[in-house]
Amino acid sequence: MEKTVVLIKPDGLQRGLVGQIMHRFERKGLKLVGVKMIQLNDEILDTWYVHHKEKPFFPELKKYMSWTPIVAMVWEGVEAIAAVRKIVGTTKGREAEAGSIRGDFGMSGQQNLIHASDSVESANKEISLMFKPDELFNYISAEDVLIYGEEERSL
Ligand code: FUP
Repeated sequence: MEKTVVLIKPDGLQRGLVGQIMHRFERKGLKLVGVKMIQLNDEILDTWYVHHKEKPFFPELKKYMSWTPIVAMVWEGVEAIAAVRKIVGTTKGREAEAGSIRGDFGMSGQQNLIHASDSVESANKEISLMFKPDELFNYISAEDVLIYGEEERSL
């Protein structure tokens, strides 16, 4: 099973969307294996968004991401990275698919509510930046037998 990192960004927290956002992943059948609040700082953000460091929007992005604490989560499932990115929607809320989180709740390309890992490499990097090993949990979910077929459960 894959693990993927989801952040509810400051606008998601301020707008009281934490519960609704988490519900989207729960109802899909993804398993929550880590969750906490964290205040992002320059050090984490420089590493997190290293691919955007030279972009003109980078200073504003950092200011926005450190405005308030965020909610960081790790969700687990078969091909969870791609499945979560679909639920999140494309970057700009005003262009994102209706039914996705960004498509349903936002208009902005910066204040777009949520982050989700885009590859196995990013997910591994983001997990190690955000979580200590003892903050992630490995447990049996009674739902697994309903969510997946027998072969899928061993993926
Ligand atoms: P995504 O993978 O959809 O989160 O999008 P990107 O990795 O391309 O961008 C990461 C974050 O940079 C976005 F969530 C918001 C911010 N960003 C801007 O602020 N302005 C832009 O023009 C593009 C991205």
